[in-house]
Amino acid sequence: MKLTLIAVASTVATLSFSALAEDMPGMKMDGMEGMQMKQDAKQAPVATADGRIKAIDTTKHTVTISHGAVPAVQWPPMTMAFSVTEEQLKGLTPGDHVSFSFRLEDGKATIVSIKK
Ligand SMILES: [Cu+2]
Repeated sequence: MKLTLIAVASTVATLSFSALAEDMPGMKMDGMEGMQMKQDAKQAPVATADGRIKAIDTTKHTVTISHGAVPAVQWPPMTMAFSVTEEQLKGLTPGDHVSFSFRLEDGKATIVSIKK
């Protein structure tokens, strides 16, 4: 049973990766001047993960999260700090299990959304 689940999971992962790969040539074929400029202005992609809040620093505006693996940015599970706003932290406390999304730019991770 376990093996079947793993096989299904990796099939799903493979399918979504090939879907991504197929998007790339399509983008190039549509690549006109205007598209190129749009691409440059686009922000870094958003990745999602689950984890548990370890600490909140309201002075530095960071939330430290022990998170699971994030294949989108090739991260293993780890504990690290993310930039966050006070607004985003409302109702959250250390120990909470959270689902969150973040943007990774120049090695700095910034929370886009976070919820219990
Ligand atoms: Cu991390």
